[in-house]
Amino acid sequence: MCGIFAYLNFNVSRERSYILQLLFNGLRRLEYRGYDSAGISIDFSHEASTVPLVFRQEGNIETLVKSVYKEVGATNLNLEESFSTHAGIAHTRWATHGEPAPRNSHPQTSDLKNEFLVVHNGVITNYEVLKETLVRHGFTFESETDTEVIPKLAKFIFDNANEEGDKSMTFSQVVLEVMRHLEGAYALVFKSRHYPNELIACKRGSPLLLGVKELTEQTNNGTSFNDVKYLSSNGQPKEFFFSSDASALVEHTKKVLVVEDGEVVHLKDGGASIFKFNHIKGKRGGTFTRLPSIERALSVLEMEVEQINKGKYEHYMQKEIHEQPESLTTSMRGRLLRGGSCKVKSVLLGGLKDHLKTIRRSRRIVFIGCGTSYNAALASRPILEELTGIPVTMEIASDLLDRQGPIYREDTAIFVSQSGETADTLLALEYALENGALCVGITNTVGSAIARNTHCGVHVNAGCEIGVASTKAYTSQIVVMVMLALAIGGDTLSSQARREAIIDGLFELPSKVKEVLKLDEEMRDLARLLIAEQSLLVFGRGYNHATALEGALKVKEVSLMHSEGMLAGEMKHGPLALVDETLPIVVIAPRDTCFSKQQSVIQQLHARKGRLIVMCTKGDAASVCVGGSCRVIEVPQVEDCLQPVINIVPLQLLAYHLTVLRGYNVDQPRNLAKSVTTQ
Ligand code: UD2
Ligand code: GLU
Ligand code: MG
Repeated sequence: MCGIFAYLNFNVSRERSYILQLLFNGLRRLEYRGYDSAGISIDFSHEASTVPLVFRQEGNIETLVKSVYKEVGATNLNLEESFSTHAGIAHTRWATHGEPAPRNSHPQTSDLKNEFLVVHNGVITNYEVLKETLVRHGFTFESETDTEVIPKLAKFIFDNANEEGDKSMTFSQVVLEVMRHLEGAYALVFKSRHYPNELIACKRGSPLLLGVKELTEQTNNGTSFNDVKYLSSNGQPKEFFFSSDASALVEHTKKVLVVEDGEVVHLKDGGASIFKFNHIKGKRGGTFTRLPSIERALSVLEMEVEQINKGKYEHYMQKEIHEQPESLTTSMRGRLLRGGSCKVKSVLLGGLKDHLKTIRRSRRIVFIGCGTSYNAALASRPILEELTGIPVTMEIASDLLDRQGPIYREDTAIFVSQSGETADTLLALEYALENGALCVGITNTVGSAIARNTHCGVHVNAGCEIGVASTKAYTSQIVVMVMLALAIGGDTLSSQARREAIIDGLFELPSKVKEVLKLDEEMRDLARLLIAEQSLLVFGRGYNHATALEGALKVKEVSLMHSEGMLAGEMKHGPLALVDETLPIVVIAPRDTCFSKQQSVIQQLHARKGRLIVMCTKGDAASVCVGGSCRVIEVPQVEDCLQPVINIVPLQLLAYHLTVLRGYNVDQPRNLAKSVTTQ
């Protein structure tokens, strides 16, 4: 949720219209994360000085774009004016403090002259005390945001230093001093009229990337590049980008620096200096300690522009559902070993191999996640228990924190998160680290906070997921966790045959997913039938308890239809009371060890004239519908522990079609954000 994008061109002439378009496009790339308002700041040259202009709007990016051009027209701001160096910033806001409104949108400002401007992702937890202090010093606030204290604090620090005669304070010193006062989580980009053509970014807790593009790099064949050259001010024409999300950078450059917590990145004169924030450093005897800048290496983004385009599909969710055969293949690539020199089939997870012994010795494995990631862990729990013999417990991150539930040194805590930035999961990780557990991450985002802060882990490698409702990341997470179970249980001789059967199943899984995707039309017909329903129940058990929860979650999050996933074993303890001739109920009943129990559930529902839609193994249609009529969804059979990967696909398709038919936004469902970075 929320997004930062900033663009600084150095020594290369760019027209105002170009800069505006580039900033707007950056925001469009961040759109999928969810937001409620947006804003930008660009420069205006006035009597030989540069004055930052601010545009902010509630609502979507196109509203902002329209309002900017309208204002440009009214104020005869020249769109063709070009700048050889220019610093622009942009933001999509997800309101946490104060309603969505232009005054609360970012950039937030220090004063009417925009001496300091800030775009912010995250929450400042001590803003009230800071605000009180600043009000006492004569500042007046115009927004209800926590963010507004930041630019005002910058101005306060700058003004004080100037009054004391220190006119040499650099932009980074101002920001380092601001950081000293801030508590909470943030990624920030600063712009100031006192430091024209410079930008500063810093972060603690929220993600931020710097992208660098050197414009005379034709000679570079992409095999290697010199980081120092890229970051130093060598006078070469360059473009710099800050973004909270790689998807806004990849079309410009793949050379990035993942900004770390406590780092301050200062763009000036065509170079990027990086400082490390240090609590002790700061103002001493009227002058500011000059901190030495640190050296950091750039990394290369492993993302392709195609990944962030819709291709032949109408929506990202649709594209991501249909690309599951490929995303699953990528998740398994290089990790399954069979044939050739390897006589036995086995799994190799590079990130875990040095930790398997410790995990095997742990007293318990605790899965920790939220939403879809929690469901993926739930789907993998039975096989993890079966192959390892270690008790596996499930924790919703926020609930673990609410209870301060016991976590011990002897525990292995596994954190599951697509973005790797989920606020609740991150806080639970901090908590588990404090308690001494071995912390393992399962994330889809290399360089994310969870990937960095866990002791070890596995990258899901499902590729960039843009639809807010997770689809391909869910199935890849399950596959990764099944591989995790195979790796941990890999030393037990008695289960060798079982493990090999699962490995064979994994190899075949992508083609089976291709097969189940052929149900697309059928699911659209079913969606037509259900379009006007108020509610949908989904019953599952065993491996497919998770399928019921996840299927219902998909339906509710995008199609805005009430839907509940339930454990079929609990039916008689309450939900049965809801059953009548009108309420549609999906029962998941594949051929596995729970099959006969599910058959009996179906009979009991028939006895109450329930309106049933049964998902069963191909060829089972006749046998599952004894005792009444029902609609059937037949799916290909795979190894029991992999069946959740197959079974969720028709429900993803159902949720997708229901949403389109009901006329709602599939990729950005009401009130939801892609990665939930606030508590
Ligand atoms: C690594 C490379 C991959 C390829 C492969 C060749 C990366 C990111 N991956 O993949 O590109 O070269 O080796 O064998 O460079 N980790 C965590 N927490 C998490 C996720 C990962 O600590 O939540 C650690 C993990 O323990 C490992 C590293 O990050 O040290 C990379 O994990 P991976 O799953 O990408 O590793 P691997 O061997 O599949
Ligand atoms: N807490 C800030 C606000 O409410 C920033 C929210 C965001 O991350 O977009 O304005
Ligand atoms: Mg989610």
